[in-house]
Amino acid sequence: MRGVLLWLPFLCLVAATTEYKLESIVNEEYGWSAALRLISGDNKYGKDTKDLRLDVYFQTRERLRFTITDPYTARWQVPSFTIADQTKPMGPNRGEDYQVNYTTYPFSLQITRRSDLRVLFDSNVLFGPLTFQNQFLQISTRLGNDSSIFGLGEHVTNLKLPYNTYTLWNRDLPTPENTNLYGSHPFYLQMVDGKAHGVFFHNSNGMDVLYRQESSQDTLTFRAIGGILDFYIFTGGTPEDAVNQYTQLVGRPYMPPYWALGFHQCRYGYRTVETVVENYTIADIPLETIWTDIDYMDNYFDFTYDPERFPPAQMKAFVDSLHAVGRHYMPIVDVGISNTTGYFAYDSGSALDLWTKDGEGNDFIGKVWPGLSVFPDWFHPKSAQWWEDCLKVQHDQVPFDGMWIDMNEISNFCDGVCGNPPKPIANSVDEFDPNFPPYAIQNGENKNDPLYHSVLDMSCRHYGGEREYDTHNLHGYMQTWRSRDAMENIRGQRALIISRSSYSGHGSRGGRWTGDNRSTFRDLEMSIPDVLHLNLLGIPLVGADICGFQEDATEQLCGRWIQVGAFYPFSRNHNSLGQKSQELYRWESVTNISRTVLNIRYRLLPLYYTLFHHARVGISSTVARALFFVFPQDIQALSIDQQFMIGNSLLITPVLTEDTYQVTGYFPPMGRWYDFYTYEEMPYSGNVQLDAPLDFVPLHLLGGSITPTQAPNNILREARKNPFLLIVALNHQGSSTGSLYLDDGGSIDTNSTYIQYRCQSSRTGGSIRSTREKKDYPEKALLGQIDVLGVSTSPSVVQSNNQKLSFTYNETVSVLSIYLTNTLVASDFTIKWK
Ligand SMILES: *[C@@H]1O[C@H](CO)[C@@H](O)[C@H](O)[C@H]1NC(C)=O
Ligand SMILES: *[C@@H]1O[C@H](CO)[C@@H](O)[C@H](O)[C@H]1NC(C)=O
Ligand SMILES: *[C@@H]1O[C@H](CO)[C@@H](O)[C@H](O)[C@H]1NC(C)=O
Ligand SMILES: *[C@@H]1O[C@H](CO)[C@@H](O)[C@H](O)[C@H]1NC(C)=O
Ligand SMILES: *[C@@H]1O[C@H](CO)[C@@H](O)[C@H](O)[C@H]1NC(C)=O
Ligand SMILES: *[C@@H]1O[C@H](CO)[C@@H](O)[C@H](O)[C@H]1NC(C)=O
Ligand SMILES: *[C@@H]1O[C@H](CO)[C@@H](O)[C@H](O)[C@H]1NC(C)=O
Ligand SMILES: CC(=O)N[C@H]1CO[C@H](CO)[C@@H](O)[C@@H]1O
Repeated sequence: MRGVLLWLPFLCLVAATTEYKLESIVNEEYGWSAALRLISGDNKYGKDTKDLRLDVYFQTRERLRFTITDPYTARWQVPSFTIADQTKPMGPNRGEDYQVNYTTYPFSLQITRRSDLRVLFDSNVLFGPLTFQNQFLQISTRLGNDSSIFGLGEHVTNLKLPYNTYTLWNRDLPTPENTNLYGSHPFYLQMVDGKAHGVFFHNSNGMDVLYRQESSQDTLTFRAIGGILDFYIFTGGTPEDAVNQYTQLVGRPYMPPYWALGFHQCRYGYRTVETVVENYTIADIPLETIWTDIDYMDNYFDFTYDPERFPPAQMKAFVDSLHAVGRHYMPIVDVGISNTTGYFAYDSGSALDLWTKDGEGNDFIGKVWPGLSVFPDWFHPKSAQWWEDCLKVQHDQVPFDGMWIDMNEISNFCDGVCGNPPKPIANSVDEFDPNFPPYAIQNGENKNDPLYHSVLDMSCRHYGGEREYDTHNLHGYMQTWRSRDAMENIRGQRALIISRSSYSGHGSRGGRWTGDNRSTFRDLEMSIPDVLHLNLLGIPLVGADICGFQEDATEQLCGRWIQVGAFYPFSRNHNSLGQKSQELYRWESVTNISRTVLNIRYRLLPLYYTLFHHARVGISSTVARALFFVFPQDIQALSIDQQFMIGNSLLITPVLTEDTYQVTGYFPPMGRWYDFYTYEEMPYSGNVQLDAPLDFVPLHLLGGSITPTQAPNNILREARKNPFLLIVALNHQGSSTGSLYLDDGGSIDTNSTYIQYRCQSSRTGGSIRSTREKKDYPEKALLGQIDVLGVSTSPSVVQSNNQKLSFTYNETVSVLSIYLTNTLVASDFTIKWK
């Protein structure tokens, strides 16, 4: 029986709604504060808190924060390390683009954007009133009618969220739809009349977010089972502005090494990785990195190698040979440490006493791949160094390049302690019970799994006394942070860290893959909203397992999937144990398709890398971008999640169903679109049916963008020496802009340069100008060619500094191609034609 049923007698007592009255406003340096006094309560999930304190912080011009707390009792608050922007609030009347209003009784709060008087947050919702009970906090906001909201991850669902209850509680589940999953990201973006704003609930406890429609009003109700009410409202602007304001707060996405953007091959069940790499080479398909799943380990013990199947000396020789040609190696590292005396990781961690404790203060023992295991406590001040020391032992044997961290929800094969699941401890609704809180969030596929299901016992404690109940959702984030620090210390280079579990701000620490999906067309289809959704949650480095993890991939599915997966920001083929092999060279048709699309990916990597730079510095945040991010005014674009864009440049319109050879894509009429392959301008816009035979994925360039590309090579170290080609796609006004970020691709503190391009063209002529940020950047690669799409008449002369340049003009497609010799890509130039 589920614990919560025990509380049914209390649930039946429900009557009155909860009401607070606002009293005694005090002006503060950061804004103002007020007391909230309970007028009536329902005591439904515990005693209503009589006195609350409201604090309103005028943080920046675009960001307001408010908190509602119990001023007399200390409560859990998400640690400040999840907040990247620690600058002091600017205080009121500093040009903020919001105003704060309230009603005194019953208390409610309204936050309005000053520039257009749009209401961004309004807690006046009758059926979701402010409630503050020890294990149940509730607050709601009105969204207006016919609302469009995005985020509240992680769930597999449409990008534009349907009415539903979104539960946030990190879980290891094979990606069922509409269920809480590996990550918790209580941020949403709302689109109203073409403008975006954002709301972040900074809370790490389990929660339900109810998105509903009541009397033609859409509302969101947040129900958290702990912590405090801590909200950040971002006034937004464009969708990118809203996401940027969020990542400024929780951490800008990190800059991955360049090689992380190459193609990765992985599977559970590899015996000989050498032949896999060889077969990729023979098939002439790009392969940057080979991965191994848990089977490389000795009995699944972290930091070890199976002496028979993956003898460390042999693995070292293999990895050295990969490095010699410029390839890389990624091993999986799990969280659980077998509690076996004599195992160095266990012994050293035990000596430091850094395992997560159970409710009685003993080491908590769960069960994962290596059997009975303890779990490092990332709150322990010595855990970071211990983790690095263990990884150093592993790295000294085989010099791997990054880490794939898994099972970090924390996943557990048992419900708490094996054979001894938690039992209710509370005798009344007012007694704190970590495993059986009076309000049960809708955990798992059945929506009623207890909190401890397949994870730790919620009575577990961390260093300093922190409860697993409160910190559970932070685990993957913290492990990613520790792992990247450790790897960067060990290698002295930027590291690739791909994690399964995450929390808000994760993108500043590492990347994600979307977890254990299946080899089905439905999974392929849903991978697009999933990748877009994590991008708008500030994690641009993300991709789904190409060809699918569980079940057998068919030739056709694998071919279609690589046509999508080649464009995920993180592109990896991964397969489960016992499934039919699905490397890209397994089928001749897939080999051909993969060569084509991965070569396109590799051409475009200067664009991807530049977009990661933009995300890091806040020029923009997403790499894979929903169509509505580029066309926020376009109502139809809001619902598009079967196509996606890379930056503002490339639109991918893939086939996502079996035996389908045509696909209908949406091309916002405001845009000017060009076929990526032929450069032909698209004669139609709106919903357009396109041919898409099995070996073809429709790709289009958006007018207005200048896309930096570089000739490919199966190994990126070599590709990076190749000449660049700029694709200048003119918009309806005859102009376009773009940029290119360059650095050495791997150093932590690196010299770099940033080049901006501007093009303007009319019937009588045109020009392209490049301006560099750093003049002394020693980049040697050349700019070989510039293709300008949409030039209506052939010029008679093209020149740069009075020097004539050779060019061709293709009348059929109105493309001007300019050929350059000895022009460094990192240079300033102005090219003119007439
Ligand atoms: C809301 O508050 C602003 C000041 O922040 C004030 O100027 C405005 O009149 C208020 N609006 C309402 C409807 O109370
Ligand atoms: C939505 O709100 C607008 C403005 O308040 C109103 O004109 C419209 O009728 C509403 N639509 C529905 C379906 O309630
Ligand atoms: C590599 O290719 C050979 C020849 O096609 C094939 O027999 C072998 O099974 C492949 N090995 C792996 C590990 O893919
Ligand atoms: C590991 O945990 C199990 C289960 O709690 C226990 O029986 C065993 O003694 C532990 N091993 C060590 C070395 O502590
Ligand atoms: C793959 O490409 C090769 C070379 O272009 C071609 O000869 C072959 O017919 C293609 N195979 C398939 C199955 O498409
Ligand atoms: C012009 O472009 C079209 C479409 O890409 C192509 O088929 C044709 O060969 C090009 N013509 C010349 C002269 O390059
Ligand atoms: C950056 O470039 C400058 C000048 O070229 C050089 O002195 C410096 O060592 C470089 N720094 C790094 C981290 O590469
Ligand atoms: C059906 C399903 O949940 N499939 C998931 C598998 O693929 C990615 C994750 O790897 C998800 O986005 C899919 O939805």
